[in-house]
Amino acid sequence: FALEAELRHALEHGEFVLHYQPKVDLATGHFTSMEALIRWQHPQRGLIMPEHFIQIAEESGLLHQISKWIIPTVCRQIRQWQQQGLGQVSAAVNLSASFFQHRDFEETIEASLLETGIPPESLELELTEATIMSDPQRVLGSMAAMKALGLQLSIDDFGTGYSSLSYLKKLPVDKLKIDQSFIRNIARDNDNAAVVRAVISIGRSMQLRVIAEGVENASQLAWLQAEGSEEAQGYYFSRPVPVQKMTALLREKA
Ligand code: G
Ligand code: G
Ligand code: MN
Ligand code: NA
Repeated sequence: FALEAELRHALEHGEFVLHYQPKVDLATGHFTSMEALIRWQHPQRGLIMPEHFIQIAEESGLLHQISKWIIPTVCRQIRQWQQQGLGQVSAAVNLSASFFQHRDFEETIEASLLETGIPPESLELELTEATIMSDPQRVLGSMAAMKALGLQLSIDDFGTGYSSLSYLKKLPVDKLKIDQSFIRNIARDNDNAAVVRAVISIGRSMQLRVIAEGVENASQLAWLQAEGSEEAQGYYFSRPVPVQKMTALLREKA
């Protein structure tokens, strides 16, 4: 299959790059963390977004290899930012279900922590409800192991899955990321507003930080601040940007 072969080639030839998008502490306006988002810098076709290759990579088993490149790359970037005096910078990596199906996933993370010497809590992992529910036993065990290493864990796209509240209580997570579909029309859509208020309230009662994704304008931000969301992420603050741009942003906002 052509795309699969191309992806393998891309991995071997260093064509993948990570862009970073900040998460903003709404109390202070400071950047608290960055989300690493993969792009494919194709020599002919230019920058290709993950929606065009992540699924194929996952289905062909290559995403595991790609994640084994992403984790050390992000850890080294965190160390570099920390060494540049930009504070206790942390960054998040998106992980899919297949990552936990290999025995070596824990080794990959441990080796990256050891190599870079970054504080484990500087590395955050984002898992969707779908990832967790695809193999709850295994993923829950893996999450506990990651938590024991000291990493931060987030549930990504929260609200789009079907995890029950009793289940949520059992998950060793630190943060809920409210899916951007609920934020889009927040001031006018009563149903979305109700969902977001409910997630903020769950976060409070379960001592989980809540972050709103997909914040694109000042009125969404004002609504979220009024309702007590702790963090936000979205184009309003910054699009995902290349490392050099992120470093410049951190100099202003860390
Ligand atoms: O910016 P954006 O187009 O980058 O991301 C689109 C989708 O691809 C999102 O659902 C995001 O979680 C996913 N994605 C981006 N980077 C990665 C990655 O490194 N690993 C995995 N598994 N998914 C990613
Ligand atoms: O699924 P996940 O949450 O990991 O991926 C986030 C996706 O949302 C990425 O594709 C990222 O580029 C995109 N994104 C981030 N901020 C915004 C935003 O404010 N608006 C929109 N439409 N997309 C965003
Ligand atoms: Mn994410
Ligand atoms: Na998300």
